Amino acid sequence: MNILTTADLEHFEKEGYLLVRQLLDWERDLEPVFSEYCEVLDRLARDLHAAGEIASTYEELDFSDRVIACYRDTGRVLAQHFDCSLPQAATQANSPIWVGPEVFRTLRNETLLDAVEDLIGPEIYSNPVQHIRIKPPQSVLTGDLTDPKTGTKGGFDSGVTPWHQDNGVVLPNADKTDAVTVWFPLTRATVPNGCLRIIPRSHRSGILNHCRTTSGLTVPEPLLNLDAAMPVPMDPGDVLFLHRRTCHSALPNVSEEVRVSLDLRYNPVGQSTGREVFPGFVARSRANPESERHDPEAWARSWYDARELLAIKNLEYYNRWRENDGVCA
Ligand SMILES: O=C(O)CCC(=O)C(=O)O
Ligand SMILES: [Fe+2]
Repeated sequence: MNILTTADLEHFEKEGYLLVRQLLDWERDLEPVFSEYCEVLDRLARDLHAAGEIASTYEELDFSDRVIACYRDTGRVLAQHFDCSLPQAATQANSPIWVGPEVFRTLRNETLLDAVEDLIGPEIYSNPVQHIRIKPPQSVLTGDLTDPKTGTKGGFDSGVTPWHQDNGVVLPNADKTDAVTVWFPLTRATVPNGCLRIIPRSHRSGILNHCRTTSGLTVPEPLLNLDAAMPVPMDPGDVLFLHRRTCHSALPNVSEEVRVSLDLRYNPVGQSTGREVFPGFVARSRANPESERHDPEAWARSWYDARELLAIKNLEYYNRWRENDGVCA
């Protein structure tokens, strides 16, 4: 084993999650990718200012306040400009996406891969279901703000994360895989700013019914053991590993600061990702090291190619929950 102990692995199996405090180092593992997102924001603010959409470039503000200023002035949710994944509907040839080299290096982070190897073995595929969450304060998300991804107000990417299982929001071909979710913050995640909530042991009850709501796919509350729900405040450096069926949600952000986090997923090479229209890659292979992807530009291109394809032929099939049944009423 690389990093995790036998007790860690037993905890993950039994409880459906594993929280490892200070697994990552700010300077070595997180600062480079956070700086890259600061540059993305800088370019976005300059573009928005040039287009007359915001009153200033707000360069004197820190990341959090600058994001808030851009949301306020534009009246738009700008999350897609940072996301390392494509929208699940209405992808255009110019849909924003950020697949920069530091994001790629983060997907290939050796410490993360060492821990993931302990959980799922040495043949590791970077599953393309991956996001950065720029979660602004709820007060910024006024009723007028429209999420360009969903066309709804206050939708999933506007910061609300309702109860769900990650396995429940992808296609069923990933149900029997060993996909693991890796969640870690780039800024403090606290109860007031909307940290994650998890229900330990909820991975044992199979896939629960998910209903379509304006906030995204949601497990109805009567199906959940909410008494066991547990908030998970985390500092940068902490990493949460989630079983693919563990129920989780996020608290609302009632603070004045933006919560920033990454959620990545890995599965053993050869298993379905549950979202085949998006590109993944072999992150580590002890058996076949030549199959590993090391080139950040080739990775970025794979996303641009997927975007081009989806802009021509948008595939609606990102999830299995077609009809609302009884439990959703
Ligand atoms: O960060 C969030 O609010 C939601 C994250 C999530 O659902 C996930 O990592 O699977
Ligand atoms: Fe999730």
